[in-house]
Amino acid sequence: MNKLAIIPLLLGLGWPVLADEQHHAEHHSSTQISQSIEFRHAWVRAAGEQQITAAFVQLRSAEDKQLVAVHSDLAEFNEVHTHSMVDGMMQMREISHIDLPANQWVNLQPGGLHLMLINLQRELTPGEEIPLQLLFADGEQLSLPFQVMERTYLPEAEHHSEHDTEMHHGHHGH
Ligand SMILES: [Cu+2]
Repeated sequence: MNKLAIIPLLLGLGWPVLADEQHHAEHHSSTQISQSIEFRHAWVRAAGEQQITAAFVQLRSAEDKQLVAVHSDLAEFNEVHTHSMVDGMMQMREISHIDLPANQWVNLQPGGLHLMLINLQRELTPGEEIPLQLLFADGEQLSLPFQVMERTYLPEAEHHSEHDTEMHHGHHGH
């Protein structure tokens, strides 16, 4: 009977510690995945024929760390990217690392930091889950499960807007 429980681990289908907690990660609680790293809301945008997509996650480390690379068997190139404004246009570019200051949530999200998967070997369908390996500067390597979401999906956190107040501050009266 116990053999059945062991099979998923042998197949590499899940991070052992995660097995029971995985579904919580899709909501607002987080999952401790190693001694220092906690994550929540790991998702990747669905991809069909375009063969390119981006993955997002929120990470918190108990100590200063740097995320330096992402790996997956699903894509030929896996890159760490950010967005920045160049001549009034939003552009994305590859960066060498993402800083994770101790005890701070760092959000990879649309329009900001993200993981880029280029030349996908197959389609990614909403509802499935794919593993991505994250590499840190200190040599730590973690496999995280990323939920494939619809192409139109945006996380709730995107909705807050500070633009209105920002603009008003810019006006210095009459
Ligand atoms: Cu990108």
